[in-house]
Amino acid sequence: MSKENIVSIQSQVFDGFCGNNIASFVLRRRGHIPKILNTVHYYSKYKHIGDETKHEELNKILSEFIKDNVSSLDCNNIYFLTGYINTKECVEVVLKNIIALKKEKEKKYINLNSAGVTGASTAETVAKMAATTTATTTATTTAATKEKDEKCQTKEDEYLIEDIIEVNFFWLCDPVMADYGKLYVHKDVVDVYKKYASFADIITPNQNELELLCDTKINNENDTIKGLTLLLNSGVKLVIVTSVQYNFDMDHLYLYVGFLSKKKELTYFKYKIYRYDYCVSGSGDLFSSLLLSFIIRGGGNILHIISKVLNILHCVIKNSLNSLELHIIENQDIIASDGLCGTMHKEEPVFL
Ligand code: PXL
Repeated sequence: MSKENIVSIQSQVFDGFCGNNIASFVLRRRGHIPKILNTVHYYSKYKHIGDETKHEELNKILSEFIKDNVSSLDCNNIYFLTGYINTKECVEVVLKNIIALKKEKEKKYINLNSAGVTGASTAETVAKMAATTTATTTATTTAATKEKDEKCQTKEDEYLIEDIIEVNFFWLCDPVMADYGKLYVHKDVVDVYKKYASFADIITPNQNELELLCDTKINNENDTIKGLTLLLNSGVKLVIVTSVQYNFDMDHLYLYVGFLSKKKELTYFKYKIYRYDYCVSGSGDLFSSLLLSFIIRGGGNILHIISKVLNILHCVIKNSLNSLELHIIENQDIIASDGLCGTMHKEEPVFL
């Protein structure tokens, strides 16, 4: 079996915690050996003073990595995690390289299977690929009725991540662009994400980023679900909107997840989270790196995975209140844990 290759493409700061300073620590502390590609080198997340990696350099490194891996038998165990990328040219280069490898991988999948390597028939393989490649355009929502009575009680073998994405090879795209209403990348980056986001397997925008990606304002749950549906219908397999705040409920944040279930129904759940009065960026970076780790290492029910990631995140934020940085190192044991700590966050179906 090919070894695990996690490629984390994010910012690096001299002082403090965001981007790769979070992802590299979190992933290593949880036992992974990530490959770290820094898109910028700034003084801190508050002072973007420093330098940006040139798109030509990003291209050289990524295309070399792709060249090395495209020759492997199945391109398995490759995971891309993308976060803060500041310029249009850099986002384009990064996304195009990932998409190129994805396409190679898909070709190999078909070739290997049609040659009988895995025993599956070509027809089965192509059908499976087709089923996982494009989301249906029907916005049939279910989570709903059947699970009404079993609210918060999904079984471990339900909604398996392996039924939603290809767990041996995926791209987790955190379209880092804005938070607290402030854009912190060049504004033309938005259009690049709009153009290529549909190739992501998992996308984790916050409320502002979902608004930018979908050209919409989010004022209520209906708006959020419309945004999720748009991304799912474009081809993204799993959409997680990491934090949504509504004017009518300032005490809570909501996380929404949407995916195409095994039964090929668009399915939505939400998590209600107590909101601390804490406006420090970096929590999205902690969320995405933990999510990647839980998917690779544990797999299983995506709703349980999200719940564990949220538990860890909530504990770390709680232990970092009154500080301008998340206390990543101080909370390393929580970060390395199984996520069964603190307040358990449980999913609720979204009724449409
Ligand atoms: O947490 C997102 C992020 C990542 N990288 C840099 C940032 C931010 C948010 O402010 O400034 C450099």
